[in-house]
Amino acid sequence: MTTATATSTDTDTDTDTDTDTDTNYSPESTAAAAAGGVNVNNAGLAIMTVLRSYGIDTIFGIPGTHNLEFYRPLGRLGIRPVTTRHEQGASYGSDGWSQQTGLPGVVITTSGPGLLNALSGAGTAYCESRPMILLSPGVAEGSEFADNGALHETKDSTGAAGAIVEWSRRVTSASDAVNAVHDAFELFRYGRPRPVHIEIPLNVLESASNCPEELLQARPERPRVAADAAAVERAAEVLAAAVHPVIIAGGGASRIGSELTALAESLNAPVVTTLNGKASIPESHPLSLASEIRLPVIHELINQSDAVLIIGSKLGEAELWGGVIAPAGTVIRIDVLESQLNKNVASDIGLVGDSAVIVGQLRDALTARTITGSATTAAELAAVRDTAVREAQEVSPTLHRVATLINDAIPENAIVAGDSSQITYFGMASVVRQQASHSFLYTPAYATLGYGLPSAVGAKVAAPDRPVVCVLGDGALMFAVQEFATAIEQGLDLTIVCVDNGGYAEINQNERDRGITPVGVVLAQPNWSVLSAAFGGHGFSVTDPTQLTDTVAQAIATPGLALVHVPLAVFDAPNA
Ligand SMILES: Cc1ncc(C[n+]2csc(CCOP(=O)(O)OP(=O)(O)O)c2C)c(N)n1
Ligand SMILES: [Mg+2]
Repeated sequence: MTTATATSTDTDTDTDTDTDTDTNYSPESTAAAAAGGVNVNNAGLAIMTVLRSYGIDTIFGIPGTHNLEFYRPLGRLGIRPVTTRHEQGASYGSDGWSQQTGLPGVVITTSGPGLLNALSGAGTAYCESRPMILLSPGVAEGSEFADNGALHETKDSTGAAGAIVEWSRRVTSASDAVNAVHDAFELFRYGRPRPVHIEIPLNVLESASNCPEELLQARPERPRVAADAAAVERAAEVLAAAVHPVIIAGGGASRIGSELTALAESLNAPVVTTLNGKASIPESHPLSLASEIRLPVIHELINQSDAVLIIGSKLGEAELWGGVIAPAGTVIRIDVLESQLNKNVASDIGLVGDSAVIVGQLRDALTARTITGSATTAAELAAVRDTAVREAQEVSPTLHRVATLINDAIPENAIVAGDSSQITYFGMASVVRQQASHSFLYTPAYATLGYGLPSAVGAKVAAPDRPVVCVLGDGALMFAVQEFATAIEQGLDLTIVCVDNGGYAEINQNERDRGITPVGVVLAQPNWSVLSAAFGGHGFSVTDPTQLTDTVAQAIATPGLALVHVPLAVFDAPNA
């Protein structure tokens, strides 16, 4: 056996390169050996330095032969690497982290397959308007489309990512890469947050940086864009005179804060949110109609109101569950992009700019006016709430009940993660009430399976003091079950509630609705609580409905990873 010596000229302590290159021949080890003697003051260091200056202290990813120059400086820069067990989990984990911090999720993959594995998370971030930076190495300059069997060679990885994200840039130097990071933050701060991909050719990543020091500093923030003052005045006039104004808050309203509550109070206007805008005003507030934009009673309320203020939402079909929003009254829309002002619902008055700034403008404009209109009473809103509960229950009485019993054990300040499982969208989405936005981790439009567990991991890394509970189906959990290992390794206190209906119940139903005898949807199940224990967590199983709330509470109180297995059949039994 030969022992390889450290090839690094760096002063870092990362010299554990005791590899057996003779007997462990692999394409990866040959490529690693060939990469000896790199300049450590390289593009990898420059990129990580500028990210650190923007506040990034955690990255999600998997190290690989080609991306190690991103990893080399992490310790020195004080950036925590979270190694997920699949790059899909890195991209979803970074989203969970991003939602808690307000910073973009940063994902580091190796070239080719690692990058492609992360693209489901990039697609999610695009569809749900969330900021994310994907960093990957790419083939060395001059080797584009060489098709010569190089390690991880992918026909066109920049193009592949570019088909999914806002922009994908293959850079030509360290300073070009650093400028791409600045451009990404420009987009996240002043535009519609969406993912970007920066590909650094291997030779650029590993050669001396040409980046001047001053370029490595985060750019200071500029004032955010305000809306046209005359349009704000017109909007204020309509809102002040409205008898039944309603506010719809989407993901673009989720960081406005207490000014949104103050606006609603000044207008006596109820606020209903999308799931991405959930808890944009505290859901205990008397004017909150929670995140029930999917229900007919809410569509009716909106359509009958005489003024609707829509903030930062495209109001897509996935959010509305087939409902149609066609208000009889005046529609005012706030969006950072003009192109969104008539998306799905036409607007009469468009306010383009930063939603927090514009809500402030509206508040100022309303202070100068007498608000004459609103006649909405607390009793009317209570009646709407009662109908909403009934409608939500009718969608799936069993899942509504199961979710209610689970929710009874969840503390009010918890972050709740979900997945594209019935227990999430027929259950938790309706029963969970929260006081702060970004506390319900979900992908209402992209509806990607495998999101819940890694996003919960990312959220817990970012917010270790808040309870994090992930409630999802058996199918969804199996898409990401390997992230139990990440949770254990990161020492996270995480609760998983797996509602097991024996497979893909939604698709089973879809098949039956089409007259197809269920095929490919009834699935073998592991022993879930034993599986959790095998990873080093705790496992609980519910055998009777009366145990559910207490068992979830016990799992939440258990330090470390704790899973509660809920076989749904328990609730179907006679007298259950
Ligand atoms: C990545 C991905 N693959 C496939 C689907 C299609 N799909 C939607 S729901 C579903 C079943 C999910 O199973 P589970 O999480 O157990 O929820 P259930 O429907 O059983 O409540 C499937 C396969 C999807 N949404 N996402
Ligand atoms: Mg299932």
